Amino acid sequence: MQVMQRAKPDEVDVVIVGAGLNGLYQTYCLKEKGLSVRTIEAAPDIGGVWYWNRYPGARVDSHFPFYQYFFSQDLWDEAGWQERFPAQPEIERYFHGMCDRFGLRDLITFDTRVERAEWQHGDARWLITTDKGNQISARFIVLSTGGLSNPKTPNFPGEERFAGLVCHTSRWPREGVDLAGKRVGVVGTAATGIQVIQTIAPTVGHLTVFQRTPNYAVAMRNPALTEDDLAAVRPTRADLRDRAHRSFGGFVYDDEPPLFDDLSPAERLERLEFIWADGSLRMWGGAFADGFTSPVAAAYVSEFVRGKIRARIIDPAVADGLIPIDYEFGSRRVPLERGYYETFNRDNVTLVDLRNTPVIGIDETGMVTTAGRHNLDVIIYATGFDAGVGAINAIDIRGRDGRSLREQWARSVTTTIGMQVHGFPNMFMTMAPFAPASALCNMPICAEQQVNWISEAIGFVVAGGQRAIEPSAETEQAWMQHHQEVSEPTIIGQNSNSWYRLRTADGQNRELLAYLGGIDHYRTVCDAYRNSNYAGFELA
Ligand code: NA7
Repeated sequence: MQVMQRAKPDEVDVVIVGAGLNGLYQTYCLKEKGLSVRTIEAAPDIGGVWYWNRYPGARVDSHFPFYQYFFSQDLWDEAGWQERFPAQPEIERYFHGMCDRFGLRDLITFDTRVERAEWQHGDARWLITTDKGNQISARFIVLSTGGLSNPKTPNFPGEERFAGLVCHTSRWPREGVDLAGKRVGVVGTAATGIQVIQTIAPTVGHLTVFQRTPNYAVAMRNPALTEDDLAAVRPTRADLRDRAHRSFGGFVYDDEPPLFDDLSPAERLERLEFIWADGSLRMWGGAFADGFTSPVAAAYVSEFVRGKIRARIIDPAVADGLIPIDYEFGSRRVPLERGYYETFNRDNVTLVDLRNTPVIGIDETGMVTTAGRHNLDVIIYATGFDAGVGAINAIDIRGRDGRSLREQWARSVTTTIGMQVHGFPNMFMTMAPFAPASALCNMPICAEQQVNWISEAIGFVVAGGQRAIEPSAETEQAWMQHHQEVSEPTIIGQNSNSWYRLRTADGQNRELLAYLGGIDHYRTVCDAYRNSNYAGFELA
C-alpha cells in the first residue's frame, strides 16, 4: 500500500488568524517590519465582525471620530465618514479601503479555518493545520480571532421542526432576508437585539420580542457629518490618539468627571442631563468619576435612566417590562438606541417577558412559551457570543509538552495581560480575556495598542536572535491576581449576569472577562514589560 506523504508545510515568520480590525492592522505592522506573514480568514472577505454582522440596523456604538485606525494620517485624510455612528456598510467599506491602500489582500487566505496549531519545541515553530488540509509552519502565531465572533444560539427544543427561517444576527445572509409583512420573532434584547428590533419593526407584519433581561439603553444622537466636521478632526489625529490612550476607555471628552459626592443634588441632575444630551457612550461612566465604583452614584444614575425610558412608553405595564430594576445602569454593556422604546408603542409589536413566561420550545409554526403560542415566519437570534474564549477554543491549540489550551481553559482561564499564555510560546492574542480590549474599550484604540505591543515583542525576539518568548507562571499569576483585585469590586464585577463574566459549560459563573483597571494603567503595565526587555517573560 502506498503511504500518502503530506506536502512540506509552507514556511512563514508569522501566521495571523483573522482579518478583522485587529488582524488587518497586525498584518500591516508585521509586513512593515519585513517579516513574512500569512493571514488566514474563515470568511470569504475581510472585516471580521463587520463582515459577519450585516443584520438590519447594525451600527457601531463608538462615536465619530473614535471608531477608526489612528496609526495613519493618510487614512484620516481619506476617510469620508457620513454619520456620527457609522452603520455596518460604511465600516465594511472603510476596512476595504484600508486593506487595499496598504496592499494587504494578497497576504490573506480567505474561506479557510485554522483547525489546529501545534508548538514544535525542537524547531521552535508552530505547525498550523487548516480545514482545507494545508499546513503552514510559522515562528509565531497571532490569534486575532475576535472576542465576539463565535455565535451562541439558545438550542430551544424542537427548533429543527420549524417551517420558517431561523437566523443568527452574526450569520446574517449576505443577500439579505425579506422581512416585509412577515411574522418575525427576535430573541435577545441587548446591543444587537435593540438595533434589529427598532429597525425592522416598521417593515414586518408583526414583531414578537422575546426578552429575558431588560437593558438600560441610551438614546443615540446620530447627526449626519458635514465636510466641515471631517476637516476639523483631521489635524487632531495624533493628539486625540495620545489622549485616548491615556483615557479610561478609549474616548476623549473635554472635561474630567467630578466625584458624585462633590456635587449638590441640583448639580448632579444638571450634570446627568448634560451627559445624556450627548447621546453617546459618554453616559456610561462619563458622568461621575466614581460611577463604576460608588453604589450610591450608580443607583442615582440608574434611577435617572429609568425615568428617561418610562417617559417614552405609553403602556405602563409594557414600561415595567422594559425597565431594569434588579441591577444598576452600567453594570452590563450599555446599548445605544434610536426609537427602540417607541417601537413598543406600535400595534404590530408584542413584548414577551421570558422571565415570567419561559420558552417551552419551537414547533412547525413558531415559538411556544408558558404564555401560549407565537406564530412566526422568521426567528432571529440576537443571542450573543461565546465571548472572549469561544473563537480561540474553536482551534485545537497545543503548546509546550502537548498541553491543550482548550483543556487548560476548561479548568481555569488565565492569560498574561490578555496577550500571551504561560506554556504557549510565541503565541499572541488580541481581544482575549483579561485586557481592556476584552470588553471595555473603544476597540480601535485598544486594538492598536495590543497589536503594537505584539509587533514589538515579535520584533524583539527576532532581532535578538532568540527563539521564543512566553510569560513565566509567576507573571501570569500576578496579572490574574491584579485583574481580580481591580475588576471584581466594581459594579460590573458585582453583576454576574452578562457576557463580561465567563461561564462554565453548565452556566456557572467564572472569572470576570472585562479588565477594569482602565486602558491607561493597562498600557503602562504593557510598556513596562517592553521597556524592561520583557522581564517576567521567559526568553529562550
Ligand atoms: P449579548 O450582549 O450577549 O446579548 C444577548 C441577548 O440574548 C441578551 O438579551 C440575552 O439575554 C439574550 N439571550 C441569550 N440567550 C438567550 C436564551 N437562551 N433565551 C433568551 N434570551 C437569550 O449579545 P449582543 O449581540 O447583543 O451584543 C454583544 C456585544 O457585541 C455588545 O455588547 C457589543 O459590544 C457588540 P440575557 O441578558 O442573557 O438574559
